[in-house]
Amino acid sequence: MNLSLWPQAASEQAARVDILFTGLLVISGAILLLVGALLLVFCARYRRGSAARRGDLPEFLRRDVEIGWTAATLFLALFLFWWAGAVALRANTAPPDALEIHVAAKQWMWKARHPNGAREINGLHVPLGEAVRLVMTSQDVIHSLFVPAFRLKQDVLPGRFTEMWFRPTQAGDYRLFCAEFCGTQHSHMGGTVTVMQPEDYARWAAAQPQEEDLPGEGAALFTALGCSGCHAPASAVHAPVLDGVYGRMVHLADGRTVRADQAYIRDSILQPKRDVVAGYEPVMPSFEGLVDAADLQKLVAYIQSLRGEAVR
Ligand code: HEC
Ligand SMILES: [Cu+2]
Repeated sequence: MNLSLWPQAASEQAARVDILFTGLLVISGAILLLVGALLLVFCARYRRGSAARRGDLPEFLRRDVEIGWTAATLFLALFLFWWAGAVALRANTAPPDALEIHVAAKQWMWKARHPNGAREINGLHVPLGEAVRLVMTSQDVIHSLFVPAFRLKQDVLPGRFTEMWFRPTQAGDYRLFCAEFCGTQHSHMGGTVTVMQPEDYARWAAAQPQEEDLPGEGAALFTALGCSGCHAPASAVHAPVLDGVYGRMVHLADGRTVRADQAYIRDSILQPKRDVVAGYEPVMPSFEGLVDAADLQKLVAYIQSLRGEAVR
């Protein structure tokens, strides 16, 4: 019988989390043993009627030992904080060359969309050994993507994009769950992560029904929603040209300077009054309620894709 108390570990992050967990277990176990042993020794030594000395402690025991163990505990706690913090931070910052997969959650399914336009539902095919970054949003309520074999869990929120990344280290099928109670069918909201050899992944992705890519659909929306009426270089309205804005530092009217990342572009569309670009009037209307999460993803992808060529 194969009684396994330890979940499968199939990513770099999983290995780091497991070492951290084992480390914490060993340290807590050692402290437990030490305290337990001292308890027994003192029980025996100072039992009623024993001849052990019960007078005042010597001076060094009263001061130096007290300072010593307090400092040691403090440094141990700081070390654990640093260690666990480093593991958690690493799970937050994806390498720049990571494969970007968009995930949209809704009651009660996970929809994924690969860079080449391939789509899948309740499945996630990823290449072995490559960094994969998930950019996630919800189309209704709060969900949470949980892949135990990767030791990763991240909330997925409506109106916001959250991310997580991983590098799979073992081919195979792993379960994925929704870890946030999201309605009556919550317990059925799951699927499978399939880690495959990179060649197999490329073949799989190419074999999926192809659709227009995100930036292409975003470009169509950009015209349909009237964005181009203001943002095209030839427009009569004084609005910033969005060419090359992604990743650039933007000066705002209130003196702040922020980087135009995905979150900034999203906020510019939903809450244009919040970050007004220096030198422009705050005339851009909010598109809150007019664009849903999927449209917003397409618009952001389109603006991201504008690198140096003129806006069409
Ligand atoms: C009525 C004209 C108008 C329309 C329509 C409009 N915008 Fe804007 N937009 C502006 C102006 C003016 C600014 C600069 C002031 C500000 O930041 O609010 C701006 C700023 C922005 C920025 C920040 C640019 C930067 O350089 O940091 C983004 C991104 C953006 N708009 C995207 C869009 C998208 C996407 C749409 C369509 C869904 C859209 N805009 C529709 C006028 C418009
Ligand atoms: Cu859910």
